[in-house]
Amino acid sequence: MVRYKFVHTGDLHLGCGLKTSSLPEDVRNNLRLDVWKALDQIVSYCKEKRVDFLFIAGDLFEHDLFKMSDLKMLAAYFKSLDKTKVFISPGNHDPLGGFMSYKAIDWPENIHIFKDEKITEVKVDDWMSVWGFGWNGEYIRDAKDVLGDVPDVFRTNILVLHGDAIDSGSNYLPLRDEMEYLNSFDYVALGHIHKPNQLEAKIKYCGSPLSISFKDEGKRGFIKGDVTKGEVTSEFIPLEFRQFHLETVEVVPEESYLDICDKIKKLSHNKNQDLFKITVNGILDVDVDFEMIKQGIYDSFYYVELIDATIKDYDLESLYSQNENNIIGRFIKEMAQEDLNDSTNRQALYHGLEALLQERQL
Ligand SMILES: [Mn+2]
Repeated sequence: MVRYKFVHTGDLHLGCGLKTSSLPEDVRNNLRLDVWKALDQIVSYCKEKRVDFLFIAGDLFEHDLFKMSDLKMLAAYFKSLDKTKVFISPGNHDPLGGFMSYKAIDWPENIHIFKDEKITEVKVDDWMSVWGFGWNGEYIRDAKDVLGDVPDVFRTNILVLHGDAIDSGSNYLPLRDEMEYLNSFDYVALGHIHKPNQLEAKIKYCGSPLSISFKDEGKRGFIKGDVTKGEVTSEFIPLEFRQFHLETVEVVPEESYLDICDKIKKLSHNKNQDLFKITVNGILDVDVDFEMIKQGIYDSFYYVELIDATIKDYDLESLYSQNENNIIGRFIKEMAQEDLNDSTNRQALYHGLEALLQERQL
């Protein structure tokens, strides 16, 4: 029995500018290189496993930032796949009508780029077909404009498509109300949503192959699959790239500058590559300088952002004596009737004080 292997990827956004990123330039440069490394790893996987088909579900590159040299590099990578046929369905970031487009060069013979206005079929042998469609512009508001023929049930059909199957009101090819059509295929290789997502066993978003911001939580990678006549199985394969971590740390007033630095440093792992955003909560000793904590932990991370969500540990007695006759004093007096060794009560007191003291400064 003939059995084909495939890889489903998409949303690489090669050449991405990371324009909205607040990360420093050197970090952004490394992330841009990582995207090419991800392509390299996917291509290597296809060679090593002798994958028959590489399906790319759009947003392979950024048309407005991609250069001719980048496009040729991409073609070279695909050409090196002598055992693999590559099917590309362009998306909204790499549209056929884009500034830099697939049309700008001649592609090697093993590459098929879907260029028709509707979803079209390519018969790869006497029982299997690959279907796809290429975006031309920035938006597609009606799926009816692109849905093509219903596939022949006696064939094994795979659809490669860039669109939004989550939000039915999306401007990016809304597919949510087209599940019946999608279900007429044996596998649907979707792109556009960056988080890997399985809508149904045979309708999947591969997600972007790596994380490039703190919004990209969770594992990233690609999907590998097997096709036999009438049956497609698939599974997610994670790739190892630098991870983005969102963490929180709780501090108490008894902790010194060094205690707190040590606590934060313990979160560090993959010191040479991972990125951390750490929120510090709790009550901070009034004489600990948060800026110094930032300096103290800096060298223990590849990249770290420390967010100060602490409140200061006030000297209640002196604060009371200074404010006996105003709202601050009355607030302290009232809160003192609660058990202040209880951390919830103490937090409530400090939050209230912080608000009142801030108001006074205004
Ligand atoms: Mn997209």
